Amino acid sequence: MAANLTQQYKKAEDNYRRSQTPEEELKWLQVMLTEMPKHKATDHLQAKLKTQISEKRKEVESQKASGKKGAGVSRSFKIPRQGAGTAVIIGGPNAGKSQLLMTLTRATPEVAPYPFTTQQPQPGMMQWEDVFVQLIDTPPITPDFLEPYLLGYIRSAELVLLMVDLASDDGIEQCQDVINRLNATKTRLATESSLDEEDVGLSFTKTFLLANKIDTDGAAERLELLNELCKLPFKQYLINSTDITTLETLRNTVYDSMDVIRVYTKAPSKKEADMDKPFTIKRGETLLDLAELIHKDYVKTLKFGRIWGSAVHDGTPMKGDYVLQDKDVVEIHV
Ligand SMILES: Nc1nc2c(ncn2[C@@H]2O[C@H](COP(=O)(O)OP(=O)(O)OP(=O)(O)O)[C@@H](O)[C@H]2O)c(=O)[nH]1
Ligand SMILES: [Mg+2]
Repeated sequence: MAANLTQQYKKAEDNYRRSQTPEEELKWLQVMLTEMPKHKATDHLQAKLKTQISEKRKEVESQKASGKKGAGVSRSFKIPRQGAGTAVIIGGPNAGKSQLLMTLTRATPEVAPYPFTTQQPQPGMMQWEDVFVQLIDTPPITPDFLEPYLLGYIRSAELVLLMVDLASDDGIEQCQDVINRLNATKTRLATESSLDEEDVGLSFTKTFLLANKIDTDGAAERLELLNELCKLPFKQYLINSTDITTLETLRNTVYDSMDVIRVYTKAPSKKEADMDKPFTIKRGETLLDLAELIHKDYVKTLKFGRIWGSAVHDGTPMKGDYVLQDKDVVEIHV
């Protein structure tokens, strides 16, 4: 029997996946339970969710308790989501994570030829045509060192960029260490993002493998060795993070992975649309979803939208269920 999960449930699940703190996770798990249709086919899922909620509650409470006692500084850097989506850059020490952020964005992280330079995450905005994707540079992950907040970033990101240092003989092992370290948690790397249907805590985030420093001596041999030894399933890019010309294909696929389209809005009273600032919405979303994004009351008051775009004749009035296309111009009527 199918569980027939509702749109609201799926939205809550989506928000759960995007949560960056245990408190947020707890909140969305509770919403998921409320929104879950209660019938035989969901008994199992309900029970799992309840266990998950009680575990998460304990985690939140124990964090609060240790915070009150001042036992250890629990570091958490909440980075608000911005732009069309988020890609988080991870890897072993000295792999070139900060260099990549520096070359692709206007951010100015510290870049240095020794490990453990980066101690705090730093975001930057990567431009793609007229939109931006948020990139987050992070401290290195090693067998003994994994900032817990990184798991939240990885879960909530659309994409992980896993960097390998091809300039060092330790690069391959350091990359495998990152994967092993994450495999010991419920936050895993995969070729596509998904949530495990059986275990609600288990999440997989789409990952690209960035074989970095391809310009250095011995890089080609190390790359061959990496592919022989690790057989990683991720899509692979050979890059030199100091040279932007090697990053253009990556820039395009990072944007594609956000799985969004752009729409431009036009006020009914104006002749021209606002072409400077597109809205980005998930591919497959409708006119009604856009209306809600612009103003939450519009969900109830939307009458129709006039569309100028590739799928319809210019200015055609469409109902809320119209699936928006990339570069549509939309005039909302409420
Ligand atoms: N030749 C070459 N050098 C690179 C490349 N990418 C990064 N580097 C250099 O490698 C060194 C380490 O780069 P970072 O970006 O600081 O490395 P990181 O991964 O942020 O290091 P941590 O913050 O310590 O984890 C710096 O000297 C960079 O300039 C590359 O593709 N080619
Ligand atoms: Mg760094």
